Amino acid sequence: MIEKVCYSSHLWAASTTDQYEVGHSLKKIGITCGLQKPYRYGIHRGYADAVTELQAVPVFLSSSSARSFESPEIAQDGDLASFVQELLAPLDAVIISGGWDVDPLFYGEEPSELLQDIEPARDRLEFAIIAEARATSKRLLAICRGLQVLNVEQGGTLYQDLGHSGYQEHSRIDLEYAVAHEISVEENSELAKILGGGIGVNTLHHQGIKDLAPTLVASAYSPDGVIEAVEMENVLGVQWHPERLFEKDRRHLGLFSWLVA
Ligand SMILES: [Mn+2]
Repeated sequence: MIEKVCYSSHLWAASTTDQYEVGHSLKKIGITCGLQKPYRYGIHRGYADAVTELQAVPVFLSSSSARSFESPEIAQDGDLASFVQELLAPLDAVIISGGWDVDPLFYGEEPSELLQDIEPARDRLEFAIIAEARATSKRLLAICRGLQVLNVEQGGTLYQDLGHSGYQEHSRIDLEYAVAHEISVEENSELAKILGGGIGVNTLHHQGIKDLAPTLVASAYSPDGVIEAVEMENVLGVQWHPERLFEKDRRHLGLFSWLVA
């Protein structure tokens, strides 16, 4: 009798655990991903590796799903919502991953000249995924751009470029896998329970939360006052990239553990 199975050599290589344990009802974690120009969907492997390490299965959700709703004849929000209902039904939890900028038209602003790449189809898909996860009480972890999408979906706004809005440089790609700044974590927050307090983070974002959505609570700040984490029931959002730090600092894996718990 086969008690354990390895689903693929890639997952085997990615995981520090031995094998998936069949019979323990593997959790499936949806992970959104968007276009990486010009011909690829892209996602950092750390998202899948963290989920795999926790004996759950990563399921990639590409933005192509939303583009099929872009034709004027079928561009109905209701259609997309029904589609996403079916998409999320077999999943246990969702990660809204990092990526390019959110279309500022979704928070009522014209694009500034500092705006970088946008993919409105991905924005709309992720708005619908957040709404469905909330409606079905599935846990949702929003990372970097994901936190920004979450804030806009809940009615907040963004800085189109932090560096030109009075904040220090938060786009330190040279420190992708290292600590670029500390964050202070609000006591009594869900995040404080997970991390145990303040922590060093990387910072790969040029946008950030301007007006916090009224439904979200800010749970962490950078030294210069940028909101670095938000939360609401069954939802955590972080502005940094724990998927690139958890191998060095295990506290960052706690965010993914919370997701699959
Ligand atoms: Mn930052």
